[in-house]
Amino acid sequence: MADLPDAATCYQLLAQMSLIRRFEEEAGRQYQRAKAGGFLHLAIGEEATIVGTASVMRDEDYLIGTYRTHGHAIARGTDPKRVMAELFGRVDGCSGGRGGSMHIFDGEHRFMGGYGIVGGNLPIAAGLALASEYRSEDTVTVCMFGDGASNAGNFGETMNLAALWKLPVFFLVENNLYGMGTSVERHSAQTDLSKKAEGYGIEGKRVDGMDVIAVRESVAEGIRLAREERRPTLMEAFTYRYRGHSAADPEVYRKREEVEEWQEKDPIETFAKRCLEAGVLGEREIQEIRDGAEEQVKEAVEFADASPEPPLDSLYESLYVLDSAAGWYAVDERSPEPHRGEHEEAMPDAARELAEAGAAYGGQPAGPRPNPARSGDAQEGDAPEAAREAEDR
Ligand SMILES: Cc1ncc(C[n+]2csc(CCOP(=O)(O)OP(=O)(O)O)c2C)c(N)n1
Ligand SMILES: [Mg+2]
Repeated sequence: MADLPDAATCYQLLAQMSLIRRFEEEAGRQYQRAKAGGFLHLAIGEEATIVGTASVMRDEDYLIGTYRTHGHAIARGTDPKRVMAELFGRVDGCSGGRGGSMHIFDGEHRFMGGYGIVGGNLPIAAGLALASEYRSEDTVTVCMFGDGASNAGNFGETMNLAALWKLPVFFLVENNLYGMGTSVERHSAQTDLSKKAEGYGIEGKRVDGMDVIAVRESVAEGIRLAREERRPTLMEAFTYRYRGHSAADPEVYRKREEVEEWQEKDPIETFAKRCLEAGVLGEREIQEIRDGAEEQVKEAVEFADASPEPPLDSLYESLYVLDSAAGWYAVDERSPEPHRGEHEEAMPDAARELAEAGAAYGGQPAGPRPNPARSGDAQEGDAPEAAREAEDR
């Protein structure tokens, strides 16, 4: 077992993990009260992987994650108040209240999001690392993604370019054993995920993601290789989410005992105990950390509650659409003639139908929004559960 760092660092690691835990518990509560909208994916149980990683990054390094990233932003330095305000859809949210839980973003702290498309952050990570290379900066990009994302096609594409161009990027699989309700054994032919990029020349290793110190040491080495040797590597951290995939998960794919078994290795409890036994932190300090987390989360909720909703007439700001367009498709305004993919005549029927439904919706002052994806052929005969699951993107 790796040695504990100095007392101040231990205090900081425990404080951050505790804050993220309390923040997410409260986010779950606020979601139940319908204060937070959209989807909500909690990473409760995964705090050691998140905090251990962020703790060895430099301020100028980039972190990019998935849709389960409230904690990642907080660990990078984003004010929890602004993360909570984002969940509430308020103007003071870190994405102006427009992104919600899945699209937390904070360029100032170099937390580059927040993506709902599984694996969608991987090529962007390569792009960030390529930008560092172009500018001759020695910043490193840390790319965190789930076990399920390692099956996405762009996983291979990204690994290829990262290795080929020797990009300063570090890949970290947060293996929480499931992609939604599908276990690693059922979704990945290669269950040792650390080996999945070997064919591209990217070495991998496996780490206990419930041990904040083990994560720290391993990530520090991966970052060093990326920064100093331009060698991208892949780390698989074993971790676990105590809560469902999202707030609406009946959890029929796992047993209560399995969750309890992992809770016994709780990253916060075990680290606090270790610090206490080693005499690095005292009972008083641990209590102070708990109270501090409680207070910060209370303030975050008050702040979010007091922040206004974005004004209605700002609805079309920051969107890649014609401001007068009633359609759902993006239009390139650089020149007046139609661009590839914009010419409705050349579109297949289904796409045209979608665009027409969008136009019809745009012209309607009120009433429910027509959704051809749900009322059309695609869902015909599907069970309501399957339809609900399809919504959970
Ligand atoms: C490209 C794409 N396919 C499918 C989905 C639906 N989906 C949302 S989360 C998820 C599971 C991903 O699991 P994993 O990568 O292990 O991350 P975790 O949720 O466990 O953190 C799926 C399939 C999606 N959002 N994007
Ligand atoms: Mg997973």
